[in-house]
Amino acid sequence: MRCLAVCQTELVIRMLDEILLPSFEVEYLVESKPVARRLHEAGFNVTGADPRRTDTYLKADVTPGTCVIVEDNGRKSLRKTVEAIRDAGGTLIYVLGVGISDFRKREEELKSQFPELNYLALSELFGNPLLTEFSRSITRLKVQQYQRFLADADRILILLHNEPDPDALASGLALRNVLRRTRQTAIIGALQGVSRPENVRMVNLLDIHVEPVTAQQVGNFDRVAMVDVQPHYFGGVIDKVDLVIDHHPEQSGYSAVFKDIRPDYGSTSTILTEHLRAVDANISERTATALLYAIKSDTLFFNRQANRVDIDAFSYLYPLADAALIRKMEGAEITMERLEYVLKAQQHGRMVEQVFCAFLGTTPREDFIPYVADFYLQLENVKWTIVSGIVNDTLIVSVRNLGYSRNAGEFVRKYFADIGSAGGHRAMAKAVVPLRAFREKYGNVDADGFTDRVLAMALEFLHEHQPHEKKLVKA
Ligand SMILES: [Mn+2]
Repeated sequence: MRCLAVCQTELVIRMLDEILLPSFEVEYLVESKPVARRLHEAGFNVTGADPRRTDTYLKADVTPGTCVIVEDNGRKSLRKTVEAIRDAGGTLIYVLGVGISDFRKREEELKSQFPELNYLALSELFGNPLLTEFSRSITRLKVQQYQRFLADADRILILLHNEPDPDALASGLALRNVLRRTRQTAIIGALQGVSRPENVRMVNLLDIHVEPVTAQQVGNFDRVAMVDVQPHYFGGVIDKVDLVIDHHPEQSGYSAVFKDIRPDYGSTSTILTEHLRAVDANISERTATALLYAIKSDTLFFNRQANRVDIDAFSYLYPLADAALIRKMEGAEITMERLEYVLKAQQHGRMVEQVFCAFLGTTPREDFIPYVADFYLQLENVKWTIVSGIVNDTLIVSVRNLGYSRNAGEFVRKYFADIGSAGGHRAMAKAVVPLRAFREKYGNVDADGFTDRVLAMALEFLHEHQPHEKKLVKA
């Protein structure tokens, strides 16, 4: 393909030459005769001519198929140049902004006159790779610091939160990899072990051993690291650690020698993938599979927050991982006993105004409740699901919605924060309330009465809230 570059700056010409050759046949057009002569002597295919004149482009034999690149230094004459190219029959016009501080505004101005023009800013083209490279160096420094600090410890505990999920498990494996340790010298542990079917299957398929530890035993290790969780989670039992790597909002009230907390990341596994890449670690297929599955389940799976860094880590890990194994882990979601609760919800649940509400009664495990809430959200016509059940004399309420309506976290806080713990995001939330506290506030209701009661709360919330939020937007 033929390419004509209209430039003023020698550096831009040399750069374009390096990038475009040999895939393009490139000619340069320069206004300054001395610059043209010098570049010509240096071996460039360059002509000195007035870029504002149509005959310049007629002589250069510009056709609708010629790719014309015009360097933009912010000069007024640019419009004349573009007009001349157009008059000569050029249609593929790319303007390359060099040193334009507000290039979006410049682009808009030019496009109002030349709608078919393409605008590229040099800072934008180079910015991202450069910033990625810089932030990788900063990460490398951080990783090398904690590697050195932990190097001489005999036994390190990598502590996960209770009921470790794929993100916690994968982060544990990855940190062991960063620290170049084995399962004897870096022990992945949790105070409460793995029981949900998808987590159990991950642990089995990837052969991850999670050591049960007590809060007292934590002190027996030379060093303690935490991934996907911060010390405050353990309610004051552990308030001093050596390393914290997490993507939840930063909490206070504990001390850590090193921490890397990035709340804008979709998963802790994304942070650890960056740590591994920063120190050029060898990532085994097992670790890559665990990390990939974790990123998927912590972000994309639930359509929860995922940003460029997560997608970046995902595409880096993808060729290193075992896709068949990931499919197998995902299949663990559906089990016979979960289907029983889906059926129960179908028989006893109620749906009003696209809100599906069901009470599952007493369940042996908590995970049935969010599973059923997620399940019914997939149904056509369902926009909200509120599923509750009782586990060990505690009422658990799981709320899901499609994300574009009222805030689920606000809903649980409004009705349950005063009698238990309640919180969550826009699209998913949870309340945990001691049964006694619930009865004291709402009375002793039977199963059907309970469903009706919660449904009424939801409808009240959805109705009352709409005009209120609109008012806020206006103010
Ligand atoms: Mn996580």
